[in-house]
Amino acid sequence: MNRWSQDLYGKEVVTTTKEELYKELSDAIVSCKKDQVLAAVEKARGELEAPDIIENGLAAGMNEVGTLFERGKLFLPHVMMAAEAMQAGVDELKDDMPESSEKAASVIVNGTVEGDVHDIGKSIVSTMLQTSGFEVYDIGRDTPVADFIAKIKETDANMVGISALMTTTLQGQKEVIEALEEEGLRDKVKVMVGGAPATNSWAKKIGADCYAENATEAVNKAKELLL
Ligand code: HCB
Repeated sequence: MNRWSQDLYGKEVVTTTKEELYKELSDAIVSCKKDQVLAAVEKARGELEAPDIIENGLAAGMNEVGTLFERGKLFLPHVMMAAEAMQAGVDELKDDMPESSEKAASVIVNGTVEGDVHDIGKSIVSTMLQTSGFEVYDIGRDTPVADFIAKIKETDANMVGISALMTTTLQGQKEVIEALEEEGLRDKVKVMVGGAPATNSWAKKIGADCYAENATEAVNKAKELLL
């Protein structure tokens, strides 16, 4: 509900609560319309921090799209349009990300496992780790295990972030950990796993160092493990 208040000069202005802004952002994603998403982002950016807009507004909308897709209320072309609109919203906010003044010495390789094309969440995580001062190498989506290992060796990385969005590709996270062990790199490289089907207990089961539910948590866990 919009509220009316008066500004310094007694002029009436409309104010919107945080929850209303989150809902407008989420509804814009569900509409699958890029223009609507960009308008909602423009309205929210004066009131909310960029990570808040992404996590609590846009990502919440994407989750709703997933639920509607599951229930047969939206179809794949809608999901693709919503994903494009989400990407446009995130791109718009890139320059607003709070930059950390301290440069972390740690290097993080971040990618989505082979067979999985979902990369929106992984890319948000990369951006937020980068703006938090980490040196990040985003190796994209549908990434073979060998490419994870090659990039970790090439960059002398201290951590790897492994994203998987489908139950059918979750196993790929375990395969990267096994390859790290085979290469004798496991003691040197911390492992973070993420993505909707991953959980804390899955992370423990496969021997990862942590699970991150969202990008804010990914930054906090990386700081805990590396700094
Ligand atoms: Co896609 N898809 N999809 N999809 N998709 C899911 C994932 C389902 C759950 C939808 C459903 O059925 N309910 C489902 C998977 C079911 C399962 O588990 N088996 C599914 C399916 C089945 C498919 C296809 C097979 C559909 C088809 O072709 N019939 C196909 C996959 C093809 C393939 O990969 N080989 C497919 C395709 C697509 C697109 C292309 C249309 C599009 C992806 C576009 C893109 O990423 N460039 C898409 C999308 C958008 C989704 C949903 C709706 C949203 C995903 C998303 O972007 N969420 C998703 C439903 C859902 O997840 N609820 C659905 C928003 C982001 C911000 O959240 O969870 O990705 P996130 O990331 C978070 C968090 O997990 C964490 O932080 C991020 C930021 O907060 N995190 C990390 C993520 N990675 C991390 C890494 C770290 O190191 C640390 C934290």
